[in-house]
Formats: sequence, structure tokens, C-alpha cells
Amino acid sequence: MYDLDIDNIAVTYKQNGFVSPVRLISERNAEHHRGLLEEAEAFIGNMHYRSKIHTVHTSPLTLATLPCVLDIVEQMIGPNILLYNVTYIIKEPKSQTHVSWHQDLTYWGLSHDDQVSMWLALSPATLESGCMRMIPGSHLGGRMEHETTEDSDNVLLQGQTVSGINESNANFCPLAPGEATFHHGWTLHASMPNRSADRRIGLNVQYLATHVRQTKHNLDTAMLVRGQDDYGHFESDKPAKSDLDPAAIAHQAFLEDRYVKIAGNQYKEKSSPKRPSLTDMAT
Ligand SMILES: O=C(O)CCC(=O)C(=O)O
Repeated sequence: MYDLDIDNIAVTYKQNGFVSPVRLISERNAEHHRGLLEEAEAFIGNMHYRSKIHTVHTSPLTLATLPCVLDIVEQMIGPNILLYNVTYIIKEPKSQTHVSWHQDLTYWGLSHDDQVSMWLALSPATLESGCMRMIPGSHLGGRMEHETTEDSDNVLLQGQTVSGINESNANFCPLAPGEATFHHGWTLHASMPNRSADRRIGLNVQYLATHVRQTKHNLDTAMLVRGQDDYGHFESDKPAKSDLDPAAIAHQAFLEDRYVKIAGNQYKEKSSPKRPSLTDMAT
């Protein structure tokens, strides 16, 4: 049994719109999972920001479905839980890659906000390496106006940005490997470039309550990870059964393309510039 004060975590989350740090796995285990990621990268190329990565690799699937994580998520969105997306967010050493102030739910097209994201550190996320910053209480005001920006160093698909943030209200969320932040989809957050000599690696996981639906598209996918789904709003993602199975990789390319079209557009499906798929990168 793990040693987490789940009630306290849930109270802090409801009050602030985020909770950090939460120790989920040991530093050693986080290093092990980093090793598994980097072994996969040696074979298939950089895994930064690839969608639905839990359908091609067992390590992110294991981390996203840890019982202690689902127990926490259950306190936040209820007992019937869909795993919507899993992606690594990697800032390479000494890189300009950053994330502008934004709210996650802005362009996802979801019908309700019973959603939470987990960000689990697989390497040190420090002020130097560009850990996340959050504005406490910002989830209570609902959606804020975002503008799209052109900035190739911004991780976000549309460079979506809320301007005029008073950064002196922000809390830094440094994490040691194995610690995580949980944040709500209306919580304003951002992160700065990685000035350190190590990679800053986070596993970013999004969970939805089963009653939430996709309003931009009728073919979106998710995976039931706890409870039951009485709604069936999403087609079911297939969890990775082994690592980097070629059929799973091909399907991930399709899912990623569709995810980018949905989440990467403010209103509805659009054609987007094609990114090389994991398959292209392996060849
Ligand atoms: O990885 C980062 O720096 C930002 C992550 C983020 O925006 C998110 O988890 O929603």
C-alpha cells in the first residue's frame, strides 16, 4: 500500500486547481522508466509530444494506470475514468522550448470540464530546467480568451496564449523524478526553457469522466481505466500489449493525426501540416 494523503491532495486540488508535488513512484523507478523511454527512442526516434503513446509502449501505460494515480484521479473526477491521452513532454538540454500561459481545455472540444491532467517527472523538473508554473485559483474563472501565436519554440499546437498574466501570482512546481503535479483543465499554467544540461522529461496524462464527450468530432478515442462507461462517447483505444509493435505504431500515427486535427484547432477538424509519424522516423 502506498503512503499518500489522498483526501488532502483532493482538497488542495479543488481549492487551487492543482496540487504539487505528489510522490507517486521512487526516484529509482522513475529512472527505470526514463531508461525504457530512451531505449525506445534509440529505436524509433524522439518521443516528444507523440499522442496516445500508451497504445505503443507499455511503460507510459503502466505509469498512467498506477492504482495510486487512479485513486487520486477518482477523488477529482469521480469513479468512472477514461484515459484520454498520454504523451511525453521533453525539453532537450539548453533548449528554448517553452510553454506559454494557457488553459488545457481551450481547444480540446470537450463537453464538460470533469477532466484532470497528471504530469509525472522522469527527470528533474527544476526552475533551471523549466518546471511548470501555475496560477492558484485560476480554474475557478472558467475559460479565458486565448490568442494563437507563431512561435516554433512553443510546445503548444497553436501557440495558444493568455496574455496579461500577473506572473507574481504564479507558483513554481519543481518536481524530483517520480513526483507529479495534477492540474485542472482551466488552471492557467506555463513553463520556461530548459537551461540545464539534462533533458527535462515529463509524462503528461489526461483523464476524463465517462460522461464527457467530444463536440468537434464523433470519432475520438479514449480508454476506460476504472469503473464503468455507461455512455460510450469514445471509441476505445487499445492499450499496448508489447513495446513498439509495428501495427500499433501504424495505428498510433493515424490516432495522432486525428488528435492533432481536433486538439490543434480552435473550432473543428482541419487539415494540419503532416508531422513525420513514428513509422516514418523508424525507416
Ligand atoms: O511540460 C510543460 O512544460 C507544460 C505541460 C502542460 O502544459 C500540461 O501538462 O498541460
